[in-house]
Amino acid sequence: MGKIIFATNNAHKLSEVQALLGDAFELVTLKECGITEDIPETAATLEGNALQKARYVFEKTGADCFADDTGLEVEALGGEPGVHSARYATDGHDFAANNRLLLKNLEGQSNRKARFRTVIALILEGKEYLFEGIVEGTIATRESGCEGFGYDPLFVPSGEIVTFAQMSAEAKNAISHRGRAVAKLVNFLKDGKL
Ligand code: ITT
Repeated sequence: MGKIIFATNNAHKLSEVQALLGDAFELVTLKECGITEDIPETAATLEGNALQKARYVFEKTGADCFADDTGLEVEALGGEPGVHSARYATDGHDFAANNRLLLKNLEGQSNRKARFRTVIALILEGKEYLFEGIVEGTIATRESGCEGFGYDPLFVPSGEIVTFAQMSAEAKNAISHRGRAVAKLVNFLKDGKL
């Protein structure tokens, strides 16, 4: 079984990705490699932030690692919150405040199209690779469900009538932005590269 560091401090993401990887790869957490500080995410794009996080861990450990950065891109808001998704309403990761602000900014708006986009940056034997996953959908007019995290209670994926927060973890993972990006990562890793 290959070992690989997942550079995240988000416990929800860790369990989603571990479930997606199955037992093909063993995820090593930041804590397990002694990285307890917040990793800077100061780039202007998801790609930049994912690479910044992966490079930070690679420079500290020299080990194979990957990081993801995800943004919710809302059409009527010109792609916002996008790269600012974690700190949309406040400086912290306040999911409830972010969701309230999103609903307020879309008040009276009939175009509710949005998409989640995940970029994974992998550093394998010192070489960098990027993988992208996208899920299209719409922003509901109120929150529903309590599964998942972040904007899940407001996001209705295309072809569904419920939000991500009303779906089981397996159902979300099967169609989600992160699920799709991780599937590409896994295919690449399983291709005899790790
Ligand atoms: P790390 O940087 O430590 O990995 P993070 O919480 O900062 O964790 P991201 O920058 O990738 O994660 O994500 C930005 C925000 O986007 C996150 O705080 C959530 O509000 C939202 N988000 C990410 N993935 C999501 C998902 O699958 N469902 C709902 N919201 C999500």
